[in-house]
Amino acid sequence: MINVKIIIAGGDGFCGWPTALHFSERGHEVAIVDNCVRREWDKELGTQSLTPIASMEERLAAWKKLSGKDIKFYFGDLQNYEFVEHVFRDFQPEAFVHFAEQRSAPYSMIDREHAVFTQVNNVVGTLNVLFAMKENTPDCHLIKLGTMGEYGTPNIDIEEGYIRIQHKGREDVLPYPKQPFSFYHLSKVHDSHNIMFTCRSWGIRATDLNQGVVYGLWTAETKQDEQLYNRIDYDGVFGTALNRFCIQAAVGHDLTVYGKGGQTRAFLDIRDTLQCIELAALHPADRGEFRVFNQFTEQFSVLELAERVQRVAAEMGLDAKIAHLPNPRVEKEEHYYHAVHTKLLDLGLQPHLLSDELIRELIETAQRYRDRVDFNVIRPNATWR
Ligand code: NAD
Ligand code: USQ
Repeated sequence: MINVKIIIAGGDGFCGWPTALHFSERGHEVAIVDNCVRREWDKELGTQSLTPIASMEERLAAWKKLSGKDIKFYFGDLQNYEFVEHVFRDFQPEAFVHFAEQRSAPYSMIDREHAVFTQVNNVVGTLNVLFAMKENTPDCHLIKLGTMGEYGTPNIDIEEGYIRIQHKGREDVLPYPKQPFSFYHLSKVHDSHNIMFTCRSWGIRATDLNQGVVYGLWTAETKQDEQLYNRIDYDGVFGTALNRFCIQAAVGHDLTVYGKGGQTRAFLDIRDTLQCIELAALHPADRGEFRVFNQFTEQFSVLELAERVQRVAAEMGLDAKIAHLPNPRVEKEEHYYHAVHTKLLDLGLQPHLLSDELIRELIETAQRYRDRVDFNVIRPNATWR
């Protein structure tokens, strides 16, 4: 197997930490870049991960002890260009996986300040990465986490990045139209445009991964030692649909379906996030290519997921009730949704489809840590209106 010198930016986060361990386990040379700001947002919101998480220093020491492998850690903010340039010069990466953004739609909708912060953090961070890459490692492959929410919910099939359009007797393949859901999702659209422009102008090689909602928690590496545990969010700002429902079922909170629950989204297991990133890294985009993959394995409506969790919970003797809360977001609650996702399958992705077993395991994990769950932070607190 080819070994890649790879940076995982956002490697202290929910997707980044297990991805860093996965690459390290498989013999790649890994460095993490993170300013650990996600831990500060927990404090700001008065919440915490359901699972206890060790500090980055403890995490890396535990990994070294268990595997004998070193992961380098660069502590710093991608908004600081001197820092970003130092990282590229020092590590000389062949691939740069970019998870390091503010990723909560509700957080970006709290008020003007949070909207501005989200877009500055995300857009400036990505621009700095692009400039540092051009100046120091022009052959490096940028693997950028985008989101399926860039596309919104159009009344036609969602293609993988591009769509063939016929117009007044002429034809072209153009970027698929974007109708994002929030200021956060908009920041990803802005990133996509900036990256696409630098591929065209500077010959950057990039893969934009339009990822769906990630569910699950455990991966082969993170379950090995308590110091390696991954974070999992359940609060109304950072918690995401399926994970939230499992934790709610475990602690006796109603399952918080917003509105009718017909909102349909693309989903994937966190273990498939790891697989997809690895497939992208092992099959880099060409110089100047802006490659787009839709990174998900199945699509579900929110109500379908709540009903599934309710059924599995019932089998475990738990009576989970579904509450239809007034929807804090502005979004269609009944709509057509069909998104193409063949490119990662073509590269060899072997999906872990949603199983009752995974739901059961998440509920059991939440039962184990129920004392860490604060009911006051479960309800959504940011409105789109
Ligand atoms: P997360 O918040 O758990 O992790 C993000 C990490 O990035 C955090 O550790 C944070 O400290 C770091 N970070 C943020 N801004 C930074 C900056 N300016 N400089 C340095 N570090 C910074 O998020 P996650 O759930 O792991 O998501 C990772 C990426 O995947 C995000 O870009 C997100 O948009 C995308 N994504 C996530 C999901 C999901 O369901 N979790 C779905 C689709 C796409
Ligand atoms: N929802 C509920 N109840 C809840 C939580 C969410 O009904 O308790 C609904 C929302 O209204 C929305 C859908 O579930 O219609 C998804 O919401 P979410 O909070 O699970 O996910 P979202 O805000 O879309 O954001 C998450 C990640 C983000 C990523 C995105 C992928 O936080 O980083 O980009 O999933 S996607 O949805 O494809 O845009």
